[in-house]
Amino acid sequence: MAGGAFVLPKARPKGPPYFSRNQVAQALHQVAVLLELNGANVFRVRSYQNASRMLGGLTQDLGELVASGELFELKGIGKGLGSALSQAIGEGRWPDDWIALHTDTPEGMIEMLGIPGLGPKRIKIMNQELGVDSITTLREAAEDDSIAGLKGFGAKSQQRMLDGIELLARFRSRRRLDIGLKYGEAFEQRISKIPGVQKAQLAGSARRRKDTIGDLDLVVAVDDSDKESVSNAILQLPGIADIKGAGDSKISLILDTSIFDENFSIGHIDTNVLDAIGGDDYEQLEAGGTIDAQVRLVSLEVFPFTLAYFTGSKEHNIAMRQRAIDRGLRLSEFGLIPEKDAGDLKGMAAAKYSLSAIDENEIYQHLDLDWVTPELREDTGEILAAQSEELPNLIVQSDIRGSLHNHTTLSDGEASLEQMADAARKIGWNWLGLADHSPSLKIANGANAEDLLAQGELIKRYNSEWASEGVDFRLFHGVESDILEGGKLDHPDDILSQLDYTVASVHAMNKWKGRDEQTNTEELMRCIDHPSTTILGHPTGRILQGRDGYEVDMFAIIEYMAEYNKNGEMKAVELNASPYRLDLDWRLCKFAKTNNVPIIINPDAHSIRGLADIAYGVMAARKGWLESGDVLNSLSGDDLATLLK
Ligand code: DGT
Ligand code: CA
Ligand code: ZN
Repeated sequence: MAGGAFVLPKARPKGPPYFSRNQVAQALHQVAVLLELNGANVFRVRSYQNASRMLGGLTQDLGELVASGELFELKGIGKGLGSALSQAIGEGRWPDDWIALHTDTPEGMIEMLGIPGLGPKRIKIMNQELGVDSITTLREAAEDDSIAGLKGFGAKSQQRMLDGIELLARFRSRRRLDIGLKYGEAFEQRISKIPGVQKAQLAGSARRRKDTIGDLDLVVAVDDSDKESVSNAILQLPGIADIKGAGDSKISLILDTSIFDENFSIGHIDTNVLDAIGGDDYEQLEAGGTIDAQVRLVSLEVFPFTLAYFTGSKEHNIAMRQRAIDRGLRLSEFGLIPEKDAGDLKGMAAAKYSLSAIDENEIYQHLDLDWVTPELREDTGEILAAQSEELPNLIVQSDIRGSLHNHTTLSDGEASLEQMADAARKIGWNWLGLADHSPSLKIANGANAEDLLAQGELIKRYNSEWASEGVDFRLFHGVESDILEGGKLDHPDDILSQLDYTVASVHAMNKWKGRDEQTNTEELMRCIDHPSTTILGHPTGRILQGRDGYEVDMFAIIEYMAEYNKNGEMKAVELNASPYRLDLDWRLCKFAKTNNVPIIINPDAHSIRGLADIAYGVMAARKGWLESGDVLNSLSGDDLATLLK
C-alpha cells in the first residue's frame, strides 16, 4: 500500500542488531494500534504503547541490551515482550503473532488508520455500528450523514473525517519540496557510495525545485559490466519499503523513512500551519510516509542526455526537441542524433550516432543555447532567453543579508529576541527584522501595544550598542499585523507609525475562504492603502498539501502595489520561505519583478532553526526568475533603513 507503510519494518541485511531502536519503537506502536483496532484489552494495548515510548527514548545500544540480558530488567518489559524483542533484534524475525496481526487485520481497516485525526478506537466503533471497513465506505457513510448520528461523534467530527480523507489523498500523491528533497538527497548519497557508480544525480521535479514533488527520479552512470552488481546493491539499500519493478536499466521503488541515518523529525511548526496539515497526527503521518522513486542506469556517455530528459519539465523537453528537429537533430533520453544518420534506427541503436556531450552544457550548446539552470526549465520563456544570452543572473543564498518576518517569544516564537539576533549574526546576516503577531491573533499570543513598544526600546538599545562597537548588524522593528474587517490594521496608527515597518497578513482563513475573489481582492487593496503597510505577508494563505489559499486576484494586487512603488511609496510582497507555504507562488514572482514590485523573502521563523527555511525561499525565488536586485534581502542595513523611512 503506497503511502501507508503500516507494515513491520524489514530487517537490515547485516545484524544483529537487525532492527534500529526507531524501528522497534515503530513496530511496538503498530502492534498496539492493531490490538486496539481488534478490540484487545486496554492494559495489553497500553503495555505495548508504553514499551514503544520507553524504547524510543532509550540511549543505550539495543544489541548490547539484548546480548547482556539487561533488556529484561527495563521497566515495562515483561518476560513475553522481552523474549519477543530479543528474537527480533537478535535473529531478525518479528514474533508470529505480530505478523498475524498485520496480515489478519483487513486492509481497509489499516488504511483508515492513515487518516489524520482518526484513531483505532473510533474506527472500531464505526466498523461495529455501521459496517465501515475502508476509506471508501467511510467516505460514503460520512457523505450520507450517518456518522454524525453515532454516539460521541457529531457533525463536526464527521466533517473532520472528510477533511482528513482529502488530506491523506493529497499527502500520498505529492510531497512538499523539503520532504521530497530530504528523501532524494539521502537516496542520491547512498547510491553514490556504491562501488561501480560513476555518477548519481537527482533529476525530475526535485531538481527543478517545484514546491511539491510527485516522485523522485534518479539518473545513475555505470559501466555495462557493473550494471548488475550496482542494481543489486541499490535493491539492498536501507529505506526501500517495496520494489515495484527492477529491469535492466530501470528500477522502480518505494522509499520510507528508514533511508535516513537520523530519526526522522519535523521540528517546530507553528499552530496555524500545523492545523492545516493534520494537527498532532502530522508527525506520525510523515514518520510513516513513503515516496516513489525511479532509478535509471545508463552509461557515462549517455548520462547527460538522460539527466536532461528526466529533469524535464515535459514542456521544456518538448520545446527542446522541436528546436533539435529544426536543426535536423533528434533529441531523446539517449542522445542528440543527426536525423540523416539515425534513419529508421531507434533507442540505443540510433544513439551510436549521437553528437557527444560531456555534460548538459554541451547539449544546450549544440542547440545554440546557454545552459538553462534546472529551476527555469518550465517553458516559460527560458529558451528564448537562453538563445539571446538574456537568462537572469539568479539570486543565490549568499546574496541574502537579512529578512523581515520573524517571531520571538513576544508572540508565538520559541526563541528570545537576543537568541534570534544571535542566530542571524551567526548565519552571516547584517540585519534581522522582528515582526511578532498583533493582539487579534490570540492563538499566536499576539502582543499588545505596550509590550510591542517595549520591544522597540530594547531594539534601539541593542542597535546603538552594536553601532558603537562597530558591529555591522542591526535589528529592524516591525509587527505582523492581522488584516481586520475592511482591510484595517490591528494597532492604532500612532503605534504603527513608531515601527520601522508592518507586515500585513490574513489569518482569519475561514472568513476569507468563505468570500468571493472580488471582495477579498478589494479588502487587500484597502489594507495596502494604509500608509503603514509595508509588506503583504503570505499573500494567499495557502498551506501546501494542506489547504488552498483564499480566492484573490494576485495579478490585480501586484499591479495595485506597482502604482504605489511608481509613486515612490514602497510596498513589497512577501515570498514566505516556509516550505509549508512558499507563498507568493513562484509563477507570480516574475510578474512582480516585471512590475517593479519589490519582493522580500521571509522565513517566518518561529525558532532559530526556522531561519534556515530561507533556503526554500531562495529556491522558489530562483524558480521565479528573481535576481538579487529584485529582493529587499540583498540590501545593506543602511540602504534598507533609508528605504523604510
Ligand atoms: P512530478 O514527479 O510529478 O513531481 O514531476 P516530474 O517533472 O518529476 O515528472 P515525472 O516524474 O513524470 O517525469 C520526469 C521527467 O521525465 C519529466 O519532468 C520530463 C520527462 N518526461 C516524462 N514523461 C514525458 C513525456 O511524455 N514527454 C517528455 N518529453 N518528457 C517526459
Ligand atoms: Ca518525478
Ligand atoms: Zn502569519
